[in-house]
Amino acid sequence: MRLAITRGISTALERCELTHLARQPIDMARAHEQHAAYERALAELGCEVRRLAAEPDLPDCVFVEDTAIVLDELAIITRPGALSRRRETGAVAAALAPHRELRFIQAPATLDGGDVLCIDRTLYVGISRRTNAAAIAQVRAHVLPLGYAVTGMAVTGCLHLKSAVTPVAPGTLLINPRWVDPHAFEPLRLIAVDAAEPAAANALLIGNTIVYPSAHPATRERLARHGIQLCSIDVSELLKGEGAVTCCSLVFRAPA
Ligand code: CIR
Repeated sequence: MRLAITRGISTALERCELTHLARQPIDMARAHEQHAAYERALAELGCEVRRLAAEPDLPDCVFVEDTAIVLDELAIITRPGALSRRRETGAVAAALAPHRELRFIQAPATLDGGDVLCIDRTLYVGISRRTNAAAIAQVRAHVLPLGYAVTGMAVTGCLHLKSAVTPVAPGTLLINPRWVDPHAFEPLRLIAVDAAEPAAANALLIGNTIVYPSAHPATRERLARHGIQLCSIDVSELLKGEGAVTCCSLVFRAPA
């Protein structure tokens, strides 16, 4: 069974953290509709969706990806880089505990799950405003005994590593080569985003299909030409909160 943990939208979403974007009004009714459509897309792709309750005091709690890294063998509960997000982890740890042995990132390390890209047995970890070198060392200590390699990656111009690069098919990555060094991923096949759509590299791969924002039509066209199967969704209101499609779920396999 494939589980997808999501979290409801906080009534305080309009006070969410923003780093590279200017604040714009968020249409909350639309945000709720888009989030529900996102969850339906996950369900249609075979996920059992478990939505955690939103918290009025946690503006960014819908962006649940940042609170944990879920591997087959264990889950690492993060220590989010933004102070306002630190308390998001408790509910997620409780939801993951029945499914995985838990490990915890400890101070002074900070880590956002959006900075962790797992490809086969390699964890690429973005060094960003949210994730520091101490976190990479802690992640490495947790996963090296399990046979994973951990590679720190410099990220510039965007919030997280997965704003710059995500898998779109086995062995194929969608990338913005201006935000992360593409050579680091050789020999994987790379598809670059359309230059006019710098924020288009975030796709959520489930099985053979990507859940992909309708906001990036030129890159979507390019992906389709490469034979990538897409489920296109409108997440305009979540994009205003500097989120995208990977960040609204934690998807993993669990025994039925
Ligand atoms: C933040 O700045 O933390 C949120 N407003 C957006 C987090 C998006 N997370 C992600 O893409 N993994």
